[in-house]
Parts: sequence; structure tokens; C-alpha cells
Amino acid sequence: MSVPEPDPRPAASGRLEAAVHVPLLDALERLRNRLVALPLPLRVSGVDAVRAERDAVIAQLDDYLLPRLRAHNAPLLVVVGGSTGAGKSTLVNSLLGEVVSAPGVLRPTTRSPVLVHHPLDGRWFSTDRVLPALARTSSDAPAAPAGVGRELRLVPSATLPQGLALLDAPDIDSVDVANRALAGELLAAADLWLFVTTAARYADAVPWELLRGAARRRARAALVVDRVDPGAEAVVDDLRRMMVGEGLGDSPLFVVPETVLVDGLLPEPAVAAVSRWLTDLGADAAARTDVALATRDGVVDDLVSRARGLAAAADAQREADARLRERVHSAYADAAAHVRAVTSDGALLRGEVLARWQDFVGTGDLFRSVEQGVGRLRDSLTGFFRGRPAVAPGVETALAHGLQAVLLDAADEAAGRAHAAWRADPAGAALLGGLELSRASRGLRDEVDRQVRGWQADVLGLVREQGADRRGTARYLSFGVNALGVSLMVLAFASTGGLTGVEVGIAGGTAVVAQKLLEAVFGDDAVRRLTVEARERLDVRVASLLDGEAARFTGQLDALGAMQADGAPLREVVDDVVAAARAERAQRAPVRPGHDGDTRPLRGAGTVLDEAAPRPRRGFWRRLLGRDAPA
Ligand SMILES: Nc1nc2c(ncn2[C@@H]2O[C@H](COP(=O)(O)OP(=O)(O)OP(=O)(O)O)[C@@H](O)[C@H]2O)c(=O)[nH]1
Ligand SMILES: [Mg+2]
Repeated sequence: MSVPEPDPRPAASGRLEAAVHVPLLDALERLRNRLVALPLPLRVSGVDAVRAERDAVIAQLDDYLLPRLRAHNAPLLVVVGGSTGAGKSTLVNSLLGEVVSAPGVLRPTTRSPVLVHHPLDGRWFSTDRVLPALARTSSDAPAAPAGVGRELRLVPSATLPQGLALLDAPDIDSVDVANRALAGELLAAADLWLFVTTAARYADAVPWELLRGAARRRARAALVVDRVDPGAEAVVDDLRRMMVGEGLGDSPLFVVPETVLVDGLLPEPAVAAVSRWLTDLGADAAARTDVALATRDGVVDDLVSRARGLAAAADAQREADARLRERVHSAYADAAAHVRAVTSDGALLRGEVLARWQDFVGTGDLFRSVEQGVGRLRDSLTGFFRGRPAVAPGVETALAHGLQAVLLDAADEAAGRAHAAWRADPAGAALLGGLELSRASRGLRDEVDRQVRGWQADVLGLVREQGADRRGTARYLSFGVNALGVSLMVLAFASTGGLTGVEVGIAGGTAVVAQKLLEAVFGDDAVRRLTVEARERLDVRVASLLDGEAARFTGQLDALGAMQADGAPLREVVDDVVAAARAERAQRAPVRPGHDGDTRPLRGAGTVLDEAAPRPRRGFWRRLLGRDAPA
């Protein structure tokens, strides 16, 4: 794909901006379309996880990445997340100095996320630009503790610097599944995580699973450990060790001591460090952009590898489809081969058929004539048939019954095998429910009947056609089309690969008489050709019967369309994303230090920002941005 020149939109006022990068946006939009259309219909093992992963990747694109790429200079979204009751809502309220999100003793308290933004930033969040799946409410009153989920409450607050928004999320380890899922979505939409835990719960498994995920994709995060009793430094040290061990050694860690709440709020000094840090961030557009870009890059890289995994899952769907089809194909191909064998090696010419054939042609004289040569046979045949009924209904019926039984057995056997193979395969087993596929279809007996009669009519037709120019000959007339037709049927059941049973030494006298009879009328060459033709007509009808039976299985796959699943086009788009992301990173303006924007302090941050001169960044902030880090 040719990558169009990016739209650089030079950064205004000399500061770094996350300019809209058209090729990257375009590639990610195409990635989204591909993912939405990705067929994952078969229940191959692990497909639930794959489907959830596809949804999560799409959500990450919709909730976070595409909105960020479509609009540069959007406020930085800081999502406050963590365990239930860790004090997230209390922290947000305390930072703002007012109760915007109802804290509570009933767990989980926060169900509807609360997004606090500067009044001038409201428009960034009132549209469905970010988190489009959440309905907006904007009541000024704190939400009822057990408010309805799936909505985002917007609260303007001039306490917050412009360019920075705080989102109080539901708990990540909720007993409430919907709450937990929503918390995950919100964290995925964050530019920055403010992760709240407590001295009692900092080692819990669920939060660490999320934090590890954040570290893996280099999402920016800061941790707050709440309710730390005096003298509990060991807890803080242990947490710091865990952070280093899990790849979050560069993330700031804030310690909030255990204190008595005043009007539900933490006292100012307790939140001063967090507050200062956020205020700094709000005041520094370049730093905000830095954080936003770092998280965005991590998400792009993460999506690239996840999309590759989904491409592999699409291939696995197609492979499963092919595997299931192959099982059906092999069961029915074996059935067809079995029918072909049984209907050509003379096996059908025993028992009832033989008895009826002998009723018809008799024994003794005719067989002796065969041994004595064709000339004698012709004479005896002519004599033999003269005065006999021109029909041979017994043989025809016995042949029909024999053929029907063979076909029904073969169809049952194939259905049983295909069914068993599918049942042993999770992707196949899921398709069998409610369908009666373990045996031949109910209507098959009638259909077999129809086809067998059809074939017998075909054979009579062949004889009639062949006899057309000999219609006048005495022999044709004396034997009659039925006797010749039945003889051709008999011969067809003792012939394979263009050779008659007589030539390959099977089927004994039954077929020999039939063959001699036909040769006496039509000649050797014509009989050979007629036999091949009769066999082919039979094979075609058998194939169509068995195809119809197999289609009961393959039709299930056709309906799902996993055959079209293909990871290749998705991988192509992923490659485009990689190329566009590389181009976008290469043309970024160098990071320029400096402050601008809203410099009003958050509550508790006053003492520091009241200084006239720009204050050097805190050590943890440098670490957060990865600057001044030891090589
Ligand atoms: N003493 C004291 N109580 C606190 C502190 N932080 C929170 N609390 C109380 O702990 C309880 C839970 O606090 P919330 O702020 O609702 O916790 P949350 O993390 O928002 O909880 P969910 O919304 O359920 O996830 C409330 O009763 C708070 O008043 C603190 O630092 N000190
Ligand atoms: Mg809460």
C-alpha cells in the first residue's frame, strides 16, 4: 500500500502536539472494519476468549485510540481505578474539595462512572467521541450510590486544570460482572491510570493482573496506596518492590496516610502530593502530550500484536472448516467406493438376484451352450426365449432391492462416521445440536427408490436406443427390450473399470449368460460400451445421492461462512498500521520542556504553584516521562 504524506499540522505555540496523522488513522479505521467483519463462527477450542478479545480490541479502538487520533489536543483522561472500597471516589472528591462522586460503605459503591472536567473542556466529553457506548448524564448532584450502570456522569469543575479530566471508575474486582467489565473498558480508554489500592489490599491478584497488562503495553500509570497507618513503611517498601518487579518501577507511587475524613474528604495535606502532580500535569501541555503519546504508542503496539493473534484465529477457523469438511468428504467418499465395489464385483448377483436370474434363464442347457461356444449359444438362446414372457420382473425387482439395501447401508455408515468425527471435534460438536445427522436422512429410502428405478429406466433406454437400428432383427424382437435390459443390469453389476466381470473372472455364470445374450444381439463392442455407459449412469446417481446426504453436514458449515475466514487481509491491514505508526513516530516534533495552559492549582497543591518561577519537575515526574533516566 502506498502511504500518503502525513498531515503534519505543525504544533501551535511551540509546544508538542499529538497532530492528527491521517495514514495512521486511516489504517486503524480499516483495521477496525476488518475486525468487525472477521468471521469467528466455529466453536474451535478457545473461541470464546478469541471473540472476547476481538470485542475488546474493537472497544479499545472505539473508546480510546480512534478518538485520540481524530482529535489532537484533547484533554488528558486520567482514570482512577482500583479495588472496591479502596477509596477512589473519596480521593477524587478530596482532590476537588467537593463531593462529586458518592462514596459509600455498600460495595460496590460507584456503578456509574463520574467524569470530572474543566468547564471549558466539557465539549470534549459530551459527544460520543470517547466511550461512545456510554450514555451521558450531567446531573450536578452526586449519583445515587447504586445508580444505573452504562452511563457516564459528566461533572464540570473549575478546580481541575483545563486539559486534564479525572474519571472515577467502578471497582475492577467487583462481585458485579458488569461493573468489572465497565471498569476494564474505562481503564482501556485512559491516557493515564491513577491506580488506587490500600495497605490491606495492595497485593491482591486482580489489580496486579491489570497493572501487569498496563506495564506490558507501556501505558502510563501512577499508584496511590491509601489508608497507610503510621509505621507501615514496610507495606510501602513491599509495594515498591512489586512495582519494580512487574515493570512499573518508573511509575510514581503516592502514599496517603490513614486519617479521619472531614465531611467525607481527606484533609488537604494527605492528598497534596497527588494533587501537585496532577496540577503539574495540567499545567504542562507538552508533558500531557508526552503522556498521551506514550500510552497511545503502547496501545498501538499492543493492538498490532493482538490483531495478529486474531488473524491467526481467523486462519484457525478456516482450517477447522476445512477439517470438518474433510471428515465428511472422506466418510462419503468411502461410502461411494464401497457402493462401487459391491456393485461391481458381482456380490449383488448372489442370493435373491441369482435365484430370480436362474428362474428366468434356467440352468442346464443354456450354460452348456455357453461352454460350447457363441454360435451354439445364439441358437439355444433364440430357442430359449421364444415363447417366454418378454419381461423379467423377478430379476429387476431383486436387483433393485439389493441395490437399495447397499445404498441405504452405505449412507447410514457414512452418516455415522461423519457424525462421530464431528462429535469428537469441538467445532463440529457444536453444530450437531438438534439435528439428526447420525443416520441417513429420513427421506432417503424414497429417494433411493426413485434413483434405482431411474437407473433401471436409464438402462432400458440404452438398450432401446442401441436396438433402434436393429429393431427389425429377429433376435432383438424375440428377446425383447426387458430381457436385454435386465441382462445389461446384471452385466453392469459385474464390471469394473471398463472390464466386464467375465473378463476379470468374477460373478461366474450369472454374468456370462447375460453377456453372451447381449453380445448375440448387439455384438461385443457395443456390449462393452453399453456396460460402461450403464455403470457410469449408476455412479452418477449414487454420487448425487451421497452428495445430498453429505450436504446435510457441509450445509451447516456453508451457513456459517468460516470457509471465508482468512487472516491474510487482516495481517495486511496490520502491516499498514505498523508502517503508518512508524512514519507517525518518525515525524514527531522533539519534546520541548516548558509550561503553559491552566496553572491554577488543585486543592492542596497551592503552596508549590504559588511560586512565581516555573518549578522544576519532581523526580517521580521525570521518571514517569522516562527522561533523565539513567542509561
Ligand atoms: N478513614 C478513611 N476512610 C476512607 C478513606 N478512603 C475511603 N474511606 C472510606 O472507605 C469507604 C469506601 O470509600 P470509597 O471512596 O467509596 O471507595 P471506592 O474505591 O470509590 O469504592 P467503589 O466505588 O465501591 O469501588 C467509604 O466509606 C469512605 O468514606 C481514607 O483514606 N480514610
Ligand atoms: Mg467509588
